Amino acid sequence: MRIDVFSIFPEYLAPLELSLIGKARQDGILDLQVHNLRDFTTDRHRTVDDSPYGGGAGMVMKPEPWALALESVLPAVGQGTPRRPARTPSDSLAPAKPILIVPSPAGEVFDQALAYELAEEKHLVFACGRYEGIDERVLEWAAGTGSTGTGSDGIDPTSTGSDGPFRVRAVSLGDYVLNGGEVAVLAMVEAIGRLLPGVVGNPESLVEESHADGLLEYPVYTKPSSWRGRGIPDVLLSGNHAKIAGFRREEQLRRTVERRPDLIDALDPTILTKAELAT
Ligand code: 6GU
Repeated sequence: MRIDVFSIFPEYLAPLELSLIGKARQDGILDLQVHNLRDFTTDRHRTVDDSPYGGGAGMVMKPEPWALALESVLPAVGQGTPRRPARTPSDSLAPAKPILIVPSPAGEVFDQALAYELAEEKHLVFACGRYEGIDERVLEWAAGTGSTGTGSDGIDPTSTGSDGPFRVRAVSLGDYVLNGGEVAVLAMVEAIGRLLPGVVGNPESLVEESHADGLLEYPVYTKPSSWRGRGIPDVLLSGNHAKIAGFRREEQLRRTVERRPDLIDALDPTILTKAELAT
């Protein structure tokens, strides 16, 4: 998988050189490149922001550097390449457009299902906004969706389709506000990257973890069997694997009911046994 990240604080993404994700990059499983948005400015001061039309607090990220930055990771077009017949979306030869992920507290919420979905992609591009956000027209241009108003250049860009160079998704980590998208990218790249084949040593550990089946994980214990006066549940020493599985399943349900009742409401009822549905 290829991932490009654009940020005005590329150093913020240094942790992606560590641990499992760093190893995946070294192993060639993940081609991850972090870019400085300021490298795509054209003025002496490397300006990336300006005041908002309509007034209000804070600054807005200018569209021009973003367009140059995002275009730099698209496959080059033309340049002596023989013209081919126009491709249609159903043409299996047409490579999928990259997904442009814009971290934003105003986006759809990132969850394990979205992590699995994005882990199937060939090319993800993350656009980290700072200040009050990125000029909305960048996202419209990238997606090829409708625009409001006519530019002073007299060109009416109105489009109703989605024929832009990216599939665009605004994605949020949850209902709280961060100063920029960088920390969200750290979280999302880790969640996605660990699902790539060969990144997590034992793929079994992906099956038993929290959210894999819509439930929270069961509690775990290791030696010593007695610690500061506390033992471990007897069943774990029984050697009865069916009983252990039953105990863990009950603990998953108990935890999820107590801590995340919203997950219970969202469960696929067909994964619950009759006994579980009754309780
Ligand atoms: Cl993805 N970005 C920002 N700036 N704040 C957030 C967020 C993302 N998710 C939750 N809060």
